[in-house]
Amino acid sequence: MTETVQTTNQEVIDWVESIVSLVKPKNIYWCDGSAAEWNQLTEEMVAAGSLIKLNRDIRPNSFLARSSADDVARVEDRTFICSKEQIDAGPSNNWRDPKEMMAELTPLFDGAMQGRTLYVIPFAMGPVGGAITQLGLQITDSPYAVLNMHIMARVTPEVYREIEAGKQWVRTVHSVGAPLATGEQDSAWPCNETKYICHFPETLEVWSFGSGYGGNALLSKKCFALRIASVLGRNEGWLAEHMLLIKATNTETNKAFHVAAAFPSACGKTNFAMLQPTIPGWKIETLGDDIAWLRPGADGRLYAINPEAGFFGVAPGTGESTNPTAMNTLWGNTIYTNVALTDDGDVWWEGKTDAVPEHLVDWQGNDWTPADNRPAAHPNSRFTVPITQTPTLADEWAKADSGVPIDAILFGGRRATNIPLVAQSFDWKHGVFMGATISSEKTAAQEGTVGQLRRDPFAMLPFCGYNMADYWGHWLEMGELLGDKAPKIFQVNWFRKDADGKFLWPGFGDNSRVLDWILRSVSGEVDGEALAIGRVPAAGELKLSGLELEQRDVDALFDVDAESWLAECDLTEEFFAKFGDRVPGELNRQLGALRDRLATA
Ligand code: GTP
Ligand code: SPV
Ligand code: MN
Repeated sequence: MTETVQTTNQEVIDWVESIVSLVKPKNIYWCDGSAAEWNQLTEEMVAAGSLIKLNRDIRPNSFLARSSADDVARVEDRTFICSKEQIDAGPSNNWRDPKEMMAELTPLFDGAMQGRTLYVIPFAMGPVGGAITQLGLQITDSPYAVLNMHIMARVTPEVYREIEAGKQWVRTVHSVGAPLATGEQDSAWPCNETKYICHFPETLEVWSFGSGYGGNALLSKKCFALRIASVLGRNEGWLAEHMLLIKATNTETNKAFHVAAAFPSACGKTNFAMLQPTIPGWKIETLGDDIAWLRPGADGRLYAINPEAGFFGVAPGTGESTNPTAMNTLWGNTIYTNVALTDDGDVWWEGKTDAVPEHLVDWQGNDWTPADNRPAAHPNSRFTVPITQTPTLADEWAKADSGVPIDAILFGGRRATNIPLVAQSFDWKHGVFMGATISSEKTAAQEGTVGQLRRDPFAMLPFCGYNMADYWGHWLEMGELLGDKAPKIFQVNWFRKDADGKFLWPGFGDNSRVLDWILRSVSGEVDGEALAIGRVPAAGELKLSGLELEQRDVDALFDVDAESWLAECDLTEEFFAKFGDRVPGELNRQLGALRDRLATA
């Protein structure tokens, strides 16, 4: 970390200067991503009381941050796509005219970093020099954001060498929006009631104000790698997706498959990315848990990389019994945000252990006992940890330059009813229809009412940087391009419930049973049975031995009730209608064909 300018590139220098003159910081630091920088920042933050150092014998080099209670998740209603034309943002995004938005933002950013240090973070999404890699700079006044970026992206001055050589880069600016007067005492989690998360896809810029939390502040993640990158992908012929990425090797044949899966926020991507099979025959290795960039390769197949370098994972529900791999990943070098603190300086959250500690300090810093009857950790509390600590990391991670070839794509969501455990699409177009019609119950990862059912096409509702209907069209075009080399598409649902509200499917490691069927279907080893909504496992194809599952539960998991599906088709028609004539004709044809199949089922 230095005060000296780190590049000869005039565009970078001019950009940093222009931001400096607007936000008026006290100091300017050019970050290098080094361990020394990490140590300096963590020490400063611990001294300032904005990070708590955990017990080094239990969690070495690990820290706890507690956010302000009004800054605990992404803010979708304050997220804007600022394209010149409103139609290019589409009806599922908040849109603002770029000039008008800048006019609104400028007074907010004016002097926003007074009394604070401005950090310039050079980062690469993907390995530096890689064929699919993209570059960015983030300016921020949050040392917490700098530390998290160290983990989540490849922070290195080599990025400047790439920019100097002429590579494209994305400009991202972040302020917590809490200038400090001379002598004013800082709060542990500075932020502003007013929040703006703004994207300018036509000029490759992000401006984020008022929040220090997650995707609002780590601009490499949702802002760049999904919203801006989805626009780059449309323009350049690739896909930026809210998908985990795994390698699955058949231990008998040694044949390796690669699977990408899109589930909405807090719907099990991290869990599936670290799947520990409960059935023999498969070795599952991790490549990514949140974002995948997919590109057609020279051989005509679809290749994917995970552009990130770490996990920003949901803590609650992650435990020895549900995700032992994640627990092993978290041995050290981790930043925890909004989890509870134990009396011996470790962390705890609901679901971490079956036994609940008798005393904790909760995520807001208050004493807590089980009798308090409120969660000790915030439901959207998270861990930030380097992907390289994952015991199940696939070798391809290190050489994931041109990516891994994708065999299957999964779409999932949280659905108590209707959606079967697994169904294969009849073809790519039907698969795009499945992706476009995903609904899911809201989780704590978004602000709003948990449990409320909403449409979340491709798990990209809050992350698509352009008109969602055009995005569907882009997916259809990618299918045309890939032809018979296209991955097979499946829909999954781990969350179906019985009449008493109990999950019908054990989930977690047992999802390997579903993956087994999926990959045997990809290999042509099983045929499945065609229902109106897609191809499901035929009797005996899904490996269920060892599960205490009654036949009526299995039937319930695959029950397709024509009446409720037809009602869902009516909702799909209404949903598509919001996008007017931008909806690809093929999706309306798919809807018609589904109705026909349901009517004759
Ligand atoms: P983002 O990081 O927000 O994009 O989410 P994610 O999809 O990576 O979510 P994650 O894997 O962290 O899952 C969050 C929640 O889903 C936790 O509460 C888990 O317990 C729960 N979960 C994950 N897999 C399963 C499953 O197979 N069955 C059930 N019932 N719950 C699951
Ligand atoms: C999500 O909400 O999908 C996340 C967490 O992955 S955040 O980075 O905060 O968006
Ligand atoms: Mn996510």
